Amino acid sequence: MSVRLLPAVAVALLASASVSAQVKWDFPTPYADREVLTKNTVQFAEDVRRATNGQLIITMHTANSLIKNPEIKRAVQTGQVQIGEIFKPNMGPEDPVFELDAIPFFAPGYKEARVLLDVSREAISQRMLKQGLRVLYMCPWPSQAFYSKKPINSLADLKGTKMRTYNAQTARLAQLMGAIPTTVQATEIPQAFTSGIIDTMFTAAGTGVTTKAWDYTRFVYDTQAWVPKNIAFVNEKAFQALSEPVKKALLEQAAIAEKRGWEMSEAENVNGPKQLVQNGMTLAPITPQFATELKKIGDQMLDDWVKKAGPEGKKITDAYYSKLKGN
Ligand code: PCA
Repeated sequence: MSVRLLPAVAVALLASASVSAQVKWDFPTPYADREVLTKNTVQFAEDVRRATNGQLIITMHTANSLIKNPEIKRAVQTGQVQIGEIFKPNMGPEDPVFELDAIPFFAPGYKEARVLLDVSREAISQRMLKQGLRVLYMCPWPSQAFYSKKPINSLADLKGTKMRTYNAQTARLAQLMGAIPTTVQATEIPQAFTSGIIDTMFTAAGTGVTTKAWDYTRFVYDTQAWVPKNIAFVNEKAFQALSEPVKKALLEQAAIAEKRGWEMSEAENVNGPKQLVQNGMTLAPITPQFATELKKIGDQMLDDWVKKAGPEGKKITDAYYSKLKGN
């Protein structure tokens, strides 16, 4: 072999090493491309590719396209896919620590949601790790608004109506409100309304825009009652199999994604309602009576939560109240 060829051989060897080092992951999310939290995650995937010089390629599968919402967590746990994102309170039946942010009026706005995340992050991360999952980031949905075909002044107006729900906690909420819970995924909201399966729903203004809520509802009520979070996580074994620099880059980009996701969500919390109004919907605060009734239900859900969550749950709520006072 001539001396002049050596550099070429070396280059070829290096190239094959970097090809074999390239890792490809699939990332399912239940939510449509237009949702702010999906946009944030798509950006995260791009940022990871750039930050790792293409050594980690994350392919997004949005809107329940690869794996359906209820199966995403399991798919990541079993290694069917390596990484995923879900609505965190969906895991409430496994452990109450996951659903505290979805209790009406417990942590009603962004400031409170932030404090709640600070005091519960450790407990959430530990539980996920015990299940072989590493938490990457947690970002809030905008405030959960209430949508209806007819004006709603109090719970009496909801008696016997069908309310869209998407997990155990929203089903419980519907029951306490005297409505009939009906499970509908976010991507199926328009069909469910137009075919009469549901009459009302709670969801962010942004999700109302994504699903063109003006086509099938007329009234949207700004509840300012809760801003629940999504959680993005990776299979711990898949994470540990990465090289050290790639691990580091992934975690750095996850921290950036969390910060950006909160900012995007707050912006959407202002924009979403405007777009609903521009498209002809009537936007109003919930009536004082509806607010009082919903608050009472929130209190009851919190009582139930405290009983279920035991001493460790109490530690979280105590830390939350004291940090909130200090802020
Ligand atoms: N949009 C999603 C989750 C919460 C939200 O605001 C949904 O309605 O399913």
